Amino acid sequence: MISKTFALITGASSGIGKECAIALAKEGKNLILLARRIDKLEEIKLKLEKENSIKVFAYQVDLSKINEIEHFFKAIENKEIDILINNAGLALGKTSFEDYNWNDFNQMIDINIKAFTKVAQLTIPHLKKTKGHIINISSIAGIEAYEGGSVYCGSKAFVKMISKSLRIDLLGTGIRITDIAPGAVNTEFSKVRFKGDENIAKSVYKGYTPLDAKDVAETIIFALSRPKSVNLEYILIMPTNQASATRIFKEG
Ligand code: 8X3
Repeated sequence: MISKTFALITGASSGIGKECAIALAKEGKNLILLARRIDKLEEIKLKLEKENSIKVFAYQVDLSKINEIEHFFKAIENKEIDILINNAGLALGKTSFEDYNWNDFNQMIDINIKAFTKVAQLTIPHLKKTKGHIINISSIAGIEAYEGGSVYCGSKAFVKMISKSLRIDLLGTGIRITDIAPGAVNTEFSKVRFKGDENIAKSVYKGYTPLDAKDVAETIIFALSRPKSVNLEYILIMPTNQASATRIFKEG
């Protein structure tokens, strides 16, 4: 029998979000996928529905617009959601605080903080009914500041602290909350951070094997598949050759 409940994934068009969609689809989970790039979401939907006995809904939502998030939640109010992968987030730029472009700061705050918070808040009524599970994607940058990281690091520390705070506020509801903090993952992350500069983006992952988005998705599946009475609260996952945000062993 096809399951009635859905996993809601933000930033599902690529990287960790997309790999979570693929991994959950294999587990027979219905999906609600959110991203701005609807063409990519439609491709993922077609493929996953073809390969698995599941239902996938794809929604184009610009998370920097709170009214679009609210509108989306009205549209799905009758769906049963038992998993939220609160994944959408980005780094833009890596320069000294005083020289930072204000629009870059703003976009990071809009997505990593405001949209993240709104999505979590509006999903909680669903999760209370289903005794569901929130997976928040933070970062090693949430526990270690680095040069040029300022607002990005701050936004990920925010995710870490909100995750802990939600554990306390939601105690007794049966809702589980897991904060997944990846180190270097080879996704579009660096291409976005460095505004499309492929050379700089590639150099971030050169000389060692970074994490693949699949590594993170598998870890998320592990957290989700623990017994309902077990909550993995915080998982820091890094490549073997990474020991801290800035200490990476690179060959050559
Ligand atoms: C991504 C990892 O170290 O580039 O959040 O900030 S890092």
